[in-house]
Amino acid sequence: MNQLRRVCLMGLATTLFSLVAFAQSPLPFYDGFDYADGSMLGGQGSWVDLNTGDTIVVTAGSLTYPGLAASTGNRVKFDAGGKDPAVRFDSTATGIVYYSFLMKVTNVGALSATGGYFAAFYNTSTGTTTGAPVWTRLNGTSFDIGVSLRISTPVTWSDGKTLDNTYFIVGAYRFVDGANNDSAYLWINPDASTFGQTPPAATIAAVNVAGTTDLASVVRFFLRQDATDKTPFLEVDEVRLGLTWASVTPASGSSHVAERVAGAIPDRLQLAQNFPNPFNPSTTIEFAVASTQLVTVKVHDMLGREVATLVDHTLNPGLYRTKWNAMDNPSGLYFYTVRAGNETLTRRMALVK
Ligand SMILES: [Ca+2]
Ligand SMILES: [Ca+2]
Repeated sequence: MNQLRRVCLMGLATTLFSLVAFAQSPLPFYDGFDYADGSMLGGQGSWVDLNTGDTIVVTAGSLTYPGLAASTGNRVKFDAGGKDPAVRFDSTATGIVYYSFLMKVTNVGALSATGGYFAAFYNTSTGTTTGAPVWTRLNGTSFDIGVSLRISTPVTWSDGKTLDNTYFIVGAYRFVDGANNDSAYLWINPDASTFGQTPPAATIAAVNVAGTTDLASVVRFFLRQDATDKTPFLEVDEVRLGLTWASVTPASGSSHVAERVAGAIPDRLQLAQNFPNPFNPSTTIEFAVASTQLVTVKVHDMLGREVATLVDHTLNPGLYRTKWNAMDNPSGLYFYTVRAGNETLTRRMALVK
């Protein structure tokens, strides 16, 4: 075990008792569902099941969307009437909080014309007051997508969506000073030119109404399999949570964003030994950043030629993870280097095919 992982595990052990129900994921959060085909989502990564019934199941293959960062792992599939898994993250009570994901409705099933919601924020670590829920409802033989501020406030709809089509959904809950005045936004297939940049105008928006309180905070994101008349047969993938538009819409190619993982923030740049090592064809590299700055992680071969850029993004202090898939590279020794400001750290790894 390398030093970086050992430090993180020691930190984990000291706080284990407070983490029994919900491990807290730092923002930005990303999950490409890199879990075994057929496994239950609850218990994987940071996902915790909230109730009983049919599980949400991991299914082979990813949903993808043009212009968005390449998908990883698999996807999840749900068909109504089962468990709702949730992820807990850094509590947020001001500004705007985003989620994004890819969705595909494969069959409207018994979905009704009033429909129901299938994903939203929750207000506290145990509370079930929802924020910015995403809805679907039957529309002829197809469906509509909607958003509301809370489940008890009016839904705004975007009509006429297509079965078996992958939609890129970005949602947001916006805290506004004052009572009963927060707002929710939903973008459906936002223009790829905005990915990793700043948000365009939302596709639909919803506001609060008199007599319904705003959320005091946003702490969890959940996927919901409601009754068959409320949830269609649905696939979801590439879930992202963050405080900026850029963090939930990473562009393909241009911006290599690392996955942030839980762990103590270090006082200097750190680079762990990759694992597994030797490897074939992919390996994981963990590094830790002490201050907010542009960070790159690059791979060079024995001759010093750059063969891959894994990370090229401004990162906040924290522990990060990236993967290198060397499917197209020959066996040999490679060097990986993390650079942040004037500091660089390099380690060696072996690809053995
Ligand atoms: Ca995926
Ligand atoms: Ca408010």
